[in-house]
Amino acid sequence: MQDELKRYLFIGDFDSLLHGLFSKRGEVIWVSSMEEALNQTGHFTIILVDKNYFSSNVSKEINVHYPNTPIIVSDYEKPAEPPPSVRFVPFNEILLSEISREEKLARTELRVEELRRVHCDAKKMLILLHYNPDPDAIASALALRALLKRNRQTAIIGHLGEQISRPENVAMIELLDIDLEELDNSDIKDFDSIALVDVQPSYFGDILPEVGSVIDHHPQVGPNKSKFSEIRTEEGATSTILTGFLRAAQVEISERLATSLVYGIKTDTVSLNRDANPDDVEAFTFLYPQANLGLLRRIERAEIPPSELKCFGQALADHWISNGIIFVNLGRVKREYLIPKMADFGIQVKGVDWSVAFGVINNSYLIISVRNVGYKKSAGRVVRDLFGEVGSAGGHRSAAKAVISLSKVRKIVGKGSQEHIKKWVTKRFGSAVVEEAEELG
Ligand SMILES: [Mn+2]
Repeated sequence: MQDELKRYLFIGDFDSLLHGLFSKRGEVIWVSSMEEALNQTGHFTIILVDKNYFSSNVSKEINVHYPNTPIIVSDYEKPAEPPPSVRFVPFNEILLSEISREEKLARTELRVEELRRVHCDAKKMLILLHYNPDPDAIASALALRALLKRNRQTAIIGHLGEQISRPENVAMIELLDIDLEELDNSDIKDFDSIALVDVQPSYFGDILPEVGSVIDHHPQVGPNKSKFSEIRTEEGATSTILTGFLRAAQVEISERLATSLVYGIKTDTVSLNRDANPDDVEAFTFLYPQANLGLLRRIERAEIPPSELKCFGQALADHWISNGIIFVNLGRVKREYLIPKMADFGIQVKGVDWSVAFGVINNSYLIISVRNVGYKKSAGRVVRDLFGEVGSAGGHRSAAKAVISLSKVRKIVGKGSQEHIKKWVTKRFGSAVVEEAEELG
């Protein structure tokens, strides 16, 4: 649908700033008498009347001459019985909110320029994601590439982890034809500039050289000496930050990119429920009409391979509930995504406040995935308190994860047997929940 040309009729004295704002949206005709106003031809989108020119007679005359046209009167005290289709608006307020909106866009545009300068000289740059790239990370990388006006050859999107296994993520990559490269530490030297999205330099220890830019929504952890850094913890997704950048810089957003970003925001905020703020909702609303909803449904419906169903069945057989916590032990698992999937499933059990699923990957790491009902103590904080000292641990308010090396686990619990791990995890969480109950007291 093509936008109809907008035409505005201004009658009387108005701030030239207001005139400027409207002329960005369409044609403005500005007259200084009612006679001139009634001499115009054609339709108007809105007629704006200065308060000194307004009376109920004037509104009748305008109505006759320009039927079905809304009238806005500036700063006029609203009469007891306002005529239909006339609105009385304090213009200084409109101006203020417009100005702050424009100011925000202008500031963001300047940030985009800074970001572009950081990477402009690179022949081949790397957009690096965390070890288990999720839709938010992948979509953010695509958005950054579009923002920097680069392509598959000049900006490689990569990660240093294992092959992607979570079915939704595999489907996203396949259906949206996303080129995500599995890299080794030794490949990093081949790039002349590095950008991180949805992750921060300290996550990688000391394997990275100087980082050009960081865009993320996780709390800042460790030092960050990158040239450009945009860390906004109030946002539910990194995709939201990048959508803001794309909009401010007026970069055209393709259907593929819009679909990715919508999916990124959706998964990181669990459909705008978890840790979402008005920016996430606004970005989502802006992108949604441009996304391919059919593809989105296919991505979200991605099936679990039948071979992995068995693993779920065995895991569920090994569950126990105590103090409102459901525990599921998955034992040794081939694919890490099965653990968070199981935690998601567990929190749906009636009467449960917390869901804890854990398993051992590659015979080398214990992964613990935690969910809570959302109004309890922050899952991220609980997991950090419990496991921050022995492994990497953290997350959001209602979802969190800990990764602990098996050798460390053996040191703590004496042995690495399933029974020992089960006892240890149960005891740790049990005490955390008791403390929580005391706090809420
Ligand atoms: Mn994210």
